[in-house]
Amino acid sequence: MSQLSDTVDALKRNIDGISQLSDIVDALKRDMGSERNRTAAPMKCVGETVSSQQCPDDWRRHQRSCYLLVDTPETWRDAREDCHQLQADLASLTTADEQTYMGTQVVGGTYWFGLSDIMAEGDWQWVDGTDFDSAVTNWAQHEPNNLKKGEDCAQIWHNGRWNDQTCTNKHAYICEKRTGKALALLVSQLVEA
Ligand SMILES: [Ca+2]
Ligand SMILES: [Ca+2]
Repeated sequence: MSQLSDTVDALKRNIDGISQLSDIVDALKRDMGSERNRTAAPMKCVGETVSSQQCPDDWRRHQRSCYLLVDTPETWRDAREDCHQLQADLASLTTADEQTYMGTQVVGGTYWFGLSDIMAEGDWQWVDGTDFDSAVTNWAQHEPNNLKKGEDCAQIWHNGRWNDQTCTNKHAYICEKRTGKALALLVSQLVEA
């Protein structure tokens, strides 16, 4: 009989323990919920900033970039400097999607963009630092051919294909702002931190 009583006592203690455990789990759930709300709030705010980011007047938006097609002819270096003045750089057309889009925008003109092998012949470099070997390219047939005294700057033809051209020749050019991309990168770094 005393053994049975002991067993009942032990069972009661277990039930008390389970009930306490259940309280702890509930408290943890509440804590996690408030923690999630705390971290989600600023993320939502940043997300809205990205999506509401508008391109300046005259700039064209595609994905996370704003592009300005400038029809005043400049050398490649002066064109790049002019883009810098606009808090932008010559466009880095590093994805197939971006190249297809730009092909539809440059109809009727030839434009410098942000690719050159000025530093070393054949070592093409994107101005935004994208690794050239892993990026998609869209050279026209038989280009780049580094003709005559050398062609070290890239331009996009009206058909969307690329040609290397003498950098000191003057051409229209494309500037690109990547505010959304920079912001997205910042957000991903904040999330990882
Ligand atoms: Ca070259
Ligand atoms: Ca060429």
